[in-house]
Amino acid sequence: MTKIVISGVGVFTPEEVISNEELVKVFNAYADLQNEKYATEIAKGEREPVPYSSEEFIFKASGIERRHVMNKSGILNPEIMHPILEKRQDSELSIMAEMAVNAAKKALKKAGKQAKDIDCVIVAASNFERAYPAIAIEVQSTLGIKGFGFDMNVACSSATFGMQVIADMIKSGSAKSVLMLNPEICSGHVEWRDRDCHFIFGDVCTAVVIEKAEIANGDNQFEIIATKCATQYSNNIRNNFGFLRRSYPNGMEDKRDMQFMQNGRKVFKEVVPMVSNLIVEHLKEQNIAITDIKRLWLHQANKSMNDMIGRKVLGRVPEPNEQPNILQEYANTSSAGSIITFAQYSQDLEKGALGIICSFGAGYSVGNVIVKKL
Ligand code: CO8
Repeated sequence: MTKIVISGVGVFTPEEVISNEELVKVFNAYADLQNEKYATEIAKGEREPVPYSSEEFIFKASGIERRHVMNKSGILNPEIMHPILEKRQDSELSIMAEMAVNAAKKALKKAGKQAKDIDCVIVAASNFERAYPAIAIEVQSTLGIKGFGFDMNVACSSATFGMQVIADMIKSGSAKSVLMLNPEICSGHVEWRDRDCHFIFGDVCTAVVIEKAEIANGDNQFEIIATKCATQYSNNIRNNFGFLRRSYPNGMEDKRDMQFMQNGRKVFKEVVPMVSNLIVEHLKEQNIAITDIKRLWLHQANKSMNDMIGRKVLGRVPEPNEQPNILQEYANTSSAGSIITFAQYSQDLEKGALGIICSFGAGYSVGNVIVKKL
């Protein structure tokens, strides 16, 4: 049977950081501006005032302390409240490709590989800055990789679904050595003017080299033992921005549904059992005892959610090193979250140790990858 390994992982982290304190300050300044602007309507009871956000709430509800972003000046201006990114010429490298190339170089170095060794590039992310040409093909061309590339989107589960696709491709022989990239500019599609979600997301890009074991030579390799994906339709996490927008009456107006929307509480309640059941089922199918799992690299959306999943899967409170989190530093970076955690907390495992990379999010979608340290 073809043995497939993760042979290198790289992370590009944007330099700019926004603390909860800065975020709350700008949100409350925005609330003041809105409440001043609509003072008459609010006084007449025709409009609700915008309530303040709070650092205590954010930390308690999510565990998030700060987030990295591609541009903070626009987000921290109460008159703007979104990132300001320069418009690039079509002849220039696009911003998602630039992030991906940066992370890719790190992953290739870790894997001990060069562009000529890779035969497929997949960009798996939760939003794309354009419809086409594929960002993956732009990255492929920039790095000088032969073969083929394509983009795919399964929201927060893009990376784990990507890993399943790649493992299947390598098994079937359509590729030998694949570079997967997860550039996430969540700051571009979160609504910074909505206190229910303004604290949730950050920007990052992860890169993973996955290949046939016999050609791999990275020094921190993990065999992909098995993958399992599941989806269940839900409108509880949704973004309606798309190419048909201008066809609708007033479709291009700045409306709330052009950005990320969610019913967080429902997502929490419905996704926790979906994820823990899938992990337990997958381990059963693979005849792997729960006690053999040494680490959970979970999707990074919410600390309590991860604590609950860890407890349900292991049947006890996980030790901090069994289920590490990075969301306090990065916030939710969609598909990249579990991969950042894997990149930061996988070196110390002993040979033969089993672990799980698991992501979950919009769709709903859950992707589970069981790996073994080599
Ligand atoms: N400050 C103060 N109070 C607040 C704030 C705030 N910032 N926000 C909300 N409140 C208030 C609410 O109004 C509410 O007040 P009241 O009780 O009077 O109605 C109260 O606090 C409690 O609010 P919630 O019920 O919303 O609070 P929760 O405890 O549920 O926490 C969370 C909210 C943190 C959002 C939580 O529900 C959560 O994390 N849920 C899981 C979400 C999740 O995992 N989603 C996955 C989505 S990510 C994904 O799939 C990727 C999509 C693609 C990427 C998109 C990139 C942008």
